[in-house]
Amino acid sequence: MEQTPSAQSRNPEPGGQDGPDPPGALGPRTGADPAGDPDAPDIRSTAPVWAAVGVGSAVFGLGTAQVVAAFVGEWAAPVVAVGEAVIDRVPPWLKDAAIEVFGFQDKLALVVGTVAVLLVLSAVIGLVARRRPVVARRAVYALGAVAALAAITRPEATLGAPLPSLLGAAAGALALSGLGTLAGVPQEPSRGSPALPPEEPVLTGPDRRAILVAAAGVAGVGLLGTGFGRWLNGYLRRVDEWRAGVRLPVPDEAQRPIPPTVEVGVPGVERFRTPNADFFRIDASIALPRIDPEDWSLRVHGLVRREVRLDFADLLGRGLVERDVTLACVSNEVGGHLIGNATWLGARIAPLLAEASPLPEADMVLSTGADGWTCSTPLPVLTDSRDALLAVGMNGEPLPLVHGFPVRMVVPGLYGYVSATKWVVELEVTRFDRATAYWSSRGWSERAPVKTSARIDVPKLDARVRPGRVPVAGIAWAQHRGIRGVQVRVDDGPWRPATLAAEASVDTWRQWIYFWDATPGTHVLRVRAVDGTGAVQQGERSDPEPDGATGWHALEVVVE
Ligand SMILES: Nc1nc2c(c(=O)[nH]1)N[C@H]1C(S)=C(S)[C@@H](COP(=O)(O)O)O[C@H]1N2
Ligand SMILES: [Mo]
Repeated sequence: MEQTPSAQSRNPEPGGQDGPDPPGALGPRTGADPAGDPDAPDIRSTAPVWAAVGVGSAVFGLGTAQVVAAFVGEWAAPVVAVGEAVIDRVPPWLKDAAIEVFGFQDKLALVVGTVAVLLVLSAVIGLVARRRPVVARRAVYALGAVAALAAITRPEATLGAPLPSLLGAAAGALALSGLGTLAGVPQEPSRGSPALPPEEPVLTGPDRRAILVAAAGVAGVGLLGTGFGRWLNGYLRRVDEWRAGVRLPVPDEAQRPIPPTVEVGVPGVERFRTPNADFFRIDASIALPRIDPEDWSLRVHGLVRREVRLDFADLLGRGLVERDVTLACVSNEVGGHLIGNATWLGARIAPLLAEASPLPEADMVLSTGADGWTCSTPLPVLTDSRDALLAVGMNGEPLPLVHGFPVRMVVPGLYGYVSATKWVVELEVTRFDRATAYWSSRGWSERAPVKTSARIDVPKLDARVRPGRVPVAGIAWAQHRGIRGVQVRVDDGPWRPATLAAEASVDTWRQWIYFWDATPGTHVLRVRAVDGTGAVQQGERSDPEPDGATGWHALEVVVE
């Protein structure tokens, strides 16, 4: 291995101990530590230096990997691949605990945690590198191999999947041996001498500083590489431009005009339409699929008489409809906010399935997103008269990336995890007894119609309420069955009917309001809904798992 001139001047021939060492030599020898003199040889305080060598090399390797990942796909970057592999494998209780602790930052926490573990391991590898450079490099390659394995087992995996991790590991190992050489550690065991230096090399104060500066420099290049790689990924996959380039066609059937009376006009009640920027987001991806509409296609296959394939232009040409549909996540707690309503523009799924002509034994459609996520939807729900859509538009714009650009499913009446596949690329007509979707294999029900629910939005928790006439208002939903009534109960009093806002459709939530004659003291307000079939919302409390939370939303208010 070639050495840098500076290392050469500092380092006597590896293994050779003939002749007096030049001043400040870094060669292996027994170090004395005359305390107090910062420039004197010192072996005890070198551990942080070597830890820095390990961390710097790792950051360099990660930066290299990120640049390579820009070409392969961001999902193949080691931290992303490992993070997503962890997401797919964590037991549900741990995932729930993580969401409990980190909330919506759970993925950020996972990335930070993965990087932190890697850096700790790298620091240890740095310590190993002071006496066993070959072992240290092997450890770097082992970490790279683990990440490469995670990448090749991702659903997105292509032939290039392991490249970012492997090239990143190679870069990390190179940095490690370069810094080791600078510190005077022979990087290859030389013939005829012991394979390893008998003692760790002695570093004087200036040597330590030089190595720290070099390690920091290498880390800095790694950080620049990470930033550049992420920028390059965005540059090569310009979702913003692709979105801006989509011309949404005028719908064949526009959404019926929504009257202003769908809102009760009380500030603090969630608006009838959720702006895209405020719409909740749920998925298991760290790096979102970036699909050029030009490259998008959908394959309909499985238990069908004719396979159907269509591209984005075909989809836009199918005669789109526009529908308001309220989407809810099964993980939404009683009173929670994992629910939103938007105007979706899309092609009906039913006629598409009719073209494919499902075989009689089929009872389910397994849809797959470009992130590899799968979802099972009962076939009848996709073929009945409701407007199950392949949506391309959300509130008048092309779908935002986080909500499934360029195409997602929207199916009124079912929780998102069994209906709302984002970045959808495949519909396989199959049977429930033949295939199991992502969340169904993790303890959630195969079938999950949305449960009739209601939420109190005002008064807010902890709001000061004055005695007198107080508006109590909120939303209620029972998608595709519709809301027939909402009732409010104060303390242990009778259930009293709330006034419903106008109904936009049975597929959307519905606002309600009740005027309460508040008296001083502490009171509990409760709400429950009655759906379009006349069924009253279940009062017994249950957790979201396995098929949606039940229970009446209640709120304690202090009137004074
Ligand atoms: N491809 C893909 N689609 C997905 C998911 C996912 O993880 N990947 N999550 C689902 C879940 S659990 C829900 S609740 C909805 C949420 O849609 P939103 O993020 O647009 O609100 O998307 C569904 N579609
Ligand atoms: Mo969900």
